[in-house]
Amino acid sequence: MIRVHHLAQSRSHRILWLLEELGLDYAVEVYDRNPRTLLAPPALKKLHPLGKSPLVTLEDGTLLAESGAILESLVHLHPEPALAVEPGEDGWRDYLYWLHYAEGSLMPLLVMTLVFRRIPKGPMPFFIRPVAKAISKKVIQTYIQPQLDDHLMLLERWFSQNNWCAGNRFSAADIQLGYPIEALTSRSSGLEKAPSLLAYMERLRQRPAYQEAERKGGPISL
Ligand SMILES: N[C@@H](CCC(=O)N[C@@H](CS)C(=O)NCC(=O)O)C(=O)O
Repeated sequence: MIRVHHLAQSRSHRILWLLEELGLDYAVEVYDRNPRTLLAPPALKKLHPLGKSPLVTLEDGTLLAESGAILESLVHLHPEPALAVEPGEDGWRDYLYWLHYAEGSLMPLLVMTLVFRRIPKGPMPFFIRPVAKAISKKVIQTYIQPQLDDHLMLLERWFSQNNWCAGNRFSAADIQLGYPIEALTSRSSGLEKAPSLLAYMERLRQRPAYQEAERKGGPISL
């Protein structure tokens, strides 16, 4: 049976969601984050040198890492229902774009935001904390937020004209993009300017497979 090494509140929700969409049997091994650092436990490093989640062990013992690569492997190993958009099909380039955009462009900014928000909360001499707070705020304001605003506009523009990432149908690209969209829409201000993006997120959340994945792996709650 396929085994998902699932870190609580993490990108591995994507894998559970995909497996639910594909209607496959699988086992979930849940790993809890360190409550202080929120990092993954050392047990994941025994499986893969980076110690990140998601990781998947296939029936033949092959270990898969990197959420986008895991999604791509699984949709090709299990071509029904068709969750890949294939070369030659309408929307193939859009499929590739959004599949890679999610981890390549959007996630790094969201992780940076998280890190800079956390810096002033870390252990430090009390007189340094206001300085750390000011620097973090400045980095977010001047470097990260303007870029996130551009991303919000890009996404809003796309989803005001398209219901899904590619090919006018639900695909693995929507699963890959859903996670950073959850993070973006749960943390951003100015969302009143992105009604189509919010409607898209709601379409994703309403999918029974999305909900079943949360039931099995716990809430995403970023
Ligand atoms: N690009 C990788 C990122 C993997 C990653 O950073 N996973 C996070 C979970 S969302 C993690 O394991 N964090 C815990 C840690 O860094 O210790 C992917 O998409 O699989």
